[in-house]
Amino acid sequence: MQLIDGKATAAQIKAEIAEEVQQIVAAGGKRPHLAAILVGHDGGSETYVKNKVLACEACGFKSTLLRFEDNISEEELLAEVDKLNRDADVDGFIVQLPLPKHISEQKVIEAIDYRKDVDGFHPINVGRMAIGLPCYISATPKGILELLKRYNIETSGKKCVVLGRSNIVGKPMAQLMMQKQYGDATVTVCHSHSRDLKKECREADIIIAAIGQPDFVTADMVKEGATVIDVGTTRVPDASRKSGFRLNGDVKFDEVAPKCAFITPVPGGVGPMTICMLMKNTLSAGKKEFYSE
Ligand code: L34
Repeated sequence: MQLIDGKATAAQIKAEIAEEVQQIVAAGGKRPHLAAILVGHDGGSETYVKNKVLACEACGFKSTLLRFEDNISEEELLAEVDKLNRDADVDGFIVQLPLPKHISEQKVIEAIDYRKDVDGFHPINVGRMAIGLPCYISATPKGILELLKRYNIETSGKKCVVLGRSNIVGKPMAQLMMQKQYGDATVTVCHSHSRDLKKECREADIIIAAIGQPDFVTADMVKEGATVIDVGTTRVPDASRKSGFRLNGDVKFDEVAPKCAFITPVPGGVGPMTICMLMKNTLSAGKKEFYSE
């Protein structure tokens, strides 16, 4: 069994990005600038956004964090999005999800200028991704592809089961694993209403678990020699920790790991790669790589 070290891989990629930024700036180019909107005080979101700001520093980017209380109205938030759309210094920005219930996430996503949508959540980027055109690809699936590539894990022609069908992970992941230029795999998407989900998993060469249910994937669902990618990061109460919680993946790691050829840990697997791919997308935004106007 080989552990896939997302943290180390992300550190290496951030160093590569920092190197390129240094060259861009030395040649008189613009330092990439990422802005992030954070609404409210969700513990997970606070941590992820803080890590995104730190990653910007590591990459040599400029970053701006805009914080709002969770009583901000939808209209006010849309006005903030519009300001960032029109701010010529901001190359790309994100609105950290989830948002409070009174705000439509879809409306906010669609208000973001797709040319600055470094999350790759806007329908134009999702659509371009689906037909293999240049665009911002959502960070978690992009990070998983990068891990598979850097660990030389064969995907072409393999059976891949994606657990979960969310817009930000499951759906784009399945699309990318299917496409010839990325995974080139045979893809099955399973979800809460799938019949025989266990059987589907047992036949998979690669399982990508993104359902947000701690310890969902158990040893009896995994084929000997499979690769298991764990996207889950659920905060589970844990009195033995100083913080009062621990991060739990979607995979029952201790019993699944011995059967795997490769497996990602939680934490230190997919999470750091998500942040790192946001940095890659921001670098692309700074370079106007996908959209020139
Ligand atoms: N707009 N909303 C927007 N963009 C995103 O890309 C996200 N996501 C998801 C939630 N909402 C979003 C993230 O940033 C999930 N996500 C994310 C990012 C980073 C990590 C986990 C989820 C991460 O760094 N996880 C660390 C542990 C961090 C901790 O200590 O809690 C890990 O090692 O898994």
